[in-house]
Amino acid sequence: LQYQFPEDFWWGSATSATQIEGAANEGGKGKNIWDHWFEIEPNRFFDHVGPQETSDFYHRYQEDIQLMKKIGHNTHRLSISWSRLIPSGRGEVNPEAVEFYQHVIDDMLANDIDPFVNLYHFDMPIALQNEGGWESRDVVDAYVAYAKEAFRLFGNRVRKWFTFNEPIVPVENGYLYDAHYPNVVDAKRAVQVAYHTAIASAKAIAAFREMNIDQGKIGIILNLTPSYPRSSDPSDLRASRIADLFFNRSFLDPSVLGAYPQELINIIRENELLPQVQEGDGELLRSNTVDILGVNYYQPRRVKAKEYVPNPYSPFMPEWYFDHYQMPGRKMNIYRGWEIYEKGIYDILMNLKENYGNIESFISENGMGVQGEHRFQEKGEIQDDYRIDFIREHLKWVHQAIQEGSHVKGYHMWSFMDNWSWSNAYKNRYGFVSVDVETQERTLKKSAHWFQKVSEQNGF
Ligand code: BGP
Repeated sequence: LQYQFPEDFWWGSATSATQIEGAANEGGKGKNIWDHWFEIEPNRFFDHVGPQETSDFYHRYQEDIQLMKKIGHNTHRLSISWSRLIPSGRGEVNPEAVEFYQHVIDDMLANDIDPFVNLYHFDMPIALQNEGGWESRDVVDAYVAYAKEAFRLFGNRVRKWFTFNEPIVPVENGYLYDAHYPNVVDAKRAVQVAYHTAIASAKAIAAFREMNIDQGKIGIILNLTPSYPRSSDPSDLRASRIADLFFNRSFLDPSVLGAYPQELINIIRENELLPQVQEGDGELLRSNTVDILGVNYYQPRRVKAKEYVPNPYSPFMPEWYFDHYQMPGRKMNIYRGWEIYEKGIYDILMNLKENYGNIESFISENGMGVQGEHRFQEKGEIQDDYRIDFIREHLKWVHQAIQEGSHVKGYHMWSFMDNWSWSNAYKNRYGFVSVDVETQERTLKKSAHWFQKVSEQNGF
């Protein structure tokens, strides 16, 4: 093999509760912001498809776990739906949910798949969103109570826990760029939401350690987008440094180093956006950094110096400090409209090695969304050679990082199966397993067979 990976490398994939479970009104589940948003504004969702059924993992998990096993997974990351476990967000635990997650976890373990469990993947219970969601410190406490409940219920079997998936995304999309509920544009509220999320994560980590969960590790999953400047001109470099502060270091630094970068604090202060804090918060962040970091990587961010001075009367946006830049000749995933830049994954891992204590990490999402993927169907199977290329080229860079001493322990593809995605519903397909939305029939794609071999051989 030309690319041999270390022994015990984690080969698997990721999913999230809202995107795959379906059964949104079953099994005693409460409503989350997605159920609610679809109810009041179905037009916002591609093809008017909401999170009600999705890929029906709730009823078909046994079949799906068999497929995971078949394609060689030794690990898989899923999320718990907060509003399924605790329907009103706080208080009463739903026994049907306990039973469901217990079965899923046990079934994975019985098939030698180590379940990695994430507690929050964009899915705030609506009852708590109505109290202000992450803007409210009481909601932080409700989250910590939920986390403790999950540790208590499943901590004897789950060895890898994650407090959040991509915590910057609800901040950006919910409070700046109009794509998640409550879809407002208000930087001050965005900063408060980001801050409370970081506090919630630190508090859950503190609780986890107090509960002394047997052999378990706890971390966070961040979507890191290397921020590349157009040129080495100081104004472009500054633009890229500031974009990096907003979109990467805003969570990376508190999570791994236990403190916010001073330059970010200065920018937030200059713009009168400082959040409300409580005494002891600084110490809380400092002493509750993560054991392990999940890295989601899809595409880089390319920026250049701002061309025009922003209108000072317009609401604050991070883009006051930089413009996006489309590098000529860049490689594109034309089926999703995202740039493909494989070396970015290596740059992230080297940055973690050099500036973040070479923290233990793994690639927790990387993958290729394809609109209209059924057109690649041939001989009863999706011939997704483009996805094989995509994964292979990224893995080569992961391998390179390992050669150079990176502490990266695994690779999880997004996603195990085609699933419902936020406002895009079923537009972009990501799975190793294709799902017929009408019949819920599952079929392996060509990439699944390829990945099975890679995991079995531990390389390619
Ligand atoms: C990540 C999310 C996933 C998934 C993926 C693909 O940001 O963690 O939940 O949706 O992106 O993105 P999309 O479905 O928008 O193409």
